[in-house]
Amino acid sequence: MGLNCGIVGLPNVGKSTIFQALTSAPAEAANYPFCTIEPNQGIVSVPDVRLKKITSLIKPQKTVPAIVEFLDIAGLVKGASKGEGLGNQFLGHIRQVGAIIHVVRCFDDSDIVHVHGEVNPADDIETINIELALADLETVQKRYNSLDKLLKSHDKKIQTRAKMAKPLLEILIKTLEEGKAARSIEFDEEEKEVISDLHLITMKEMLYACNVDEDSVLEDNAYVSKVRELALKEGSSVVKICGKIESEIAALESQEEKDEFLDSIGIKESGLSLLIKAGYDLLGLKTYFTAGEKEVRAWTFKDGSKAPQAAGVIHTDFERGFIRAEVFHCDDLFQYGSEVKVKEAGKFRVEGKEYLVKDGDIMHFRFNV
Ligand SMILES: Nc1nc2c(ncn2[C@@H]2O[C@H](COP(=O)(O)OP(=O)(O)OP(=O)(O)O)[C@@H](O)[C@H]2O)c(=O)[nH]1
Ligand SMILES: [Mg+2]
Repeated sequence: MGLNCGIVGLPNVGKSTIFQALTSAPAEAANYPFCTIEPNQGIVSVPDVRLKKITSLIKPQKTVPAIVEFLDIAGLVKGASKGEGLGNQFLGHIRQVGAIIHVVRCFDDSDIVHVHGEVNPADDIETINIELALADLETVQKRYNSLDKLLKSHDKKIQTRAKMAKPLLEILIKTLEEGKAARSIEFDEEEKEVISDLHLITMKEMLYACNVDEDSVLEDNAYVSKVRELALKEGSSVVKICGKIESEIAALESQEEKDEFLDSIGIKESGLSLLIKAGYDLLGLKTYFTAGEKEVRAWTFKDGSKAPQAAGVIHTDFERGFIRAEVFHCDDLFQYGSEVKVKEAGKFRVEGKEYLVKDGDIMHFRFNV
């Protein structure tokens, strides 16, 4: 599954506006030759103050941030799961992403047509979530209908798996029929594994991005409050963003101008920056750093990775030939000021294959191939 976030929502809610602002300063693509970027696909640098702090202490020739990928998906309409409005094609895109950012229109503007004629976040959210649930329902039904054959299989493995799958598919059908997301069911790890090859859309993590007008950046309007209320019930998170302001900020050249603009409207961090971080979290991604005079760089790993896997992010040789990792935490660097002082303080460690890498670790890998 991709390490990317798909941006979904009703038509005309501001998905592309937000996407364009996100990708207006794309991450230096040259560093990521493996990414073929389509027009609706963009890689974005992950804002990280720790990377800035490490850079200021080590003063490397180059600093490279972590990246995350976003995918702009065309608007979904009612009936999409039945093929309405190019529905199947869109749903196909959503199936491939790692997590979902659900953009909800929370601004009034009589010039911008709303597909249902009025702005109503609760209704809009329901429409999208039901379409996604129905698309999953179809997938699950299909699998369920093929179970009889699998249960009679001579291959014991297939038979056992089908036996395990049956009650899970039944719960899924019941839940999805109610328009609820598959992620609302409490499956344990083993159960999740059994249904993982269904690639259910509503199993993916999702957050709501409220697209607001300029007046509601500081204080929530009633639409945003409604979304927060719904999200709380589901246990989803909410990011507020003003597509219009973000596209104005994106058009500014320098970081200083951008900071000044943010200052002038009274906010510390742009909605976009919050959205990027939230997307990164949603994907279960964490960051470790490598820090040398040549380059200070942030690397992305999946939460729960051990040292060799994390090393494999840099190069597969690092994983294959992993010997050990030399580790200290960036907080120790910030406290003591230099690697030498971190060592003197006894905070520099040598770790082996079983080490669970922590967010913010500064790593140096020893390997042999
Ligand atoms: N007033 C206001 N208008 C906005 C805002 N964000 C987007 N718009 C406008 O809304 C219209 C639709 O925006 P898009 O970003 O194209 O919407 P979309 O969700 O990508 O639409 P589809 O791709 O058709 O599904 C454009 O005219 C935008 O300028 C906002 O925060 N405030
Ligand atoms: Mg669009």
